Amino acid sequence: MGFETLVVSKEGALGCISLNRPEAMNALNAKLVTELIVALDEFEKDDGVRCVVISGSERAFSAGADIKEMADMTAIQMAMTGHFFPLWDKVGRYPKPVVAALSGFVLGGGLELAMSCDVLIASETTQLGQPEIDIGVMPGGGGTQRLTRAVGKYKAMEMILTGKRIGAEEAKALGLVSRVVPKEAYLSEAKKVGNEIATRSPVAIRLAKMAVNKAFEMGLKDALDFERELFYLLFASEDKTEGMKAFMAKRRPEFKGK
Ligand code: CO8
Repeated sequence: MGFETLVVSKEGALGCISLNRPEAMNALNAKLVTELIVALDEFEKDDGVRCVVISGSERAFSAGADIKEMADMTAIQMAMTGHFFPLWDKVGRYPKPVVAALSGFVLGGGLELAMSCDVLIASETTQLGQPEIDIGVMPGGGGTQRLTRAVGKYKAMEMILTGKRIGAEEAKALGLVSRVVPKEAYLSEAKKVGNEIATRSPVAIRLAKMAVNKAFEMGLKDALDFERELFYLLFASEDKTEGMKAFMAKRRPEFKGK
């Protein structure tokens, strides 16, 4: 289907989604959020897509929720509009791996969207922040929780209470992005990582992603039990048989996601 605020394409096993509101620094308005959910849904159902890459432009991944759209909204309208919550649920619980290709501004809801992804590749120009405090609100899309889990209480407090942005290298040192690359290479590098993931067993990838995410939801003992159950489960997959046979035969495995 055609999208107004996104450019969506399939490149081999990659589902590529590029946010496309250049006039507003890819601010997340109702239209974009709704379209993003539809695009993610389509890639979720498509067995040919093994990994999704979400990018913005070189100038901005996204400058956050659309302030012009929110400016006159009341608390009740904000709560009832409700398009944001399905987005955070969709990305936060997405079964396939998602790589975020970051460049330029990654702010507010834009950072919250990025933090809901799995691998974050950042161009050296990337600036990340939760500036909601500057417009009299606070993060509402998971920022207070995901940023705190990623960088710890004190840096998260500094960023959220002052609204100050940090650069890509600092974000990498804090563990907030996976890797920093030159600005010409951020999208190709994100796709390269996406393709590396896409050649692995989709079953193992899916369960490994579930297990890592449980680190944020469960205590250690339960999470280790959960990990072990998923590990046993993978021994029932054809991909496990193929992967181990291919290793012994010194050839590349061909994973089918079964
Ligand atoms: N919303 C709407 N329009 C925006 C936004 C935005 N978030 N960011 C930029 N724009 C627009 C500007 O208004 C401008 O439009 P115009 O040309 O019509 O005036 C255009 O994009 C270009 O922006 P600037 O001229 O400001 O460009 P600069 O390079 O000078 O500055 C910045 C770029 C630093 C990104 C600056 O635009 C800025 O500070 N933007 C706002 C960032 C911000 O505060 N983000 C947080 C928004 S609140 C939020 O995300 C809460 C999420 C909660 C979700 C959960 C809900 C339940």
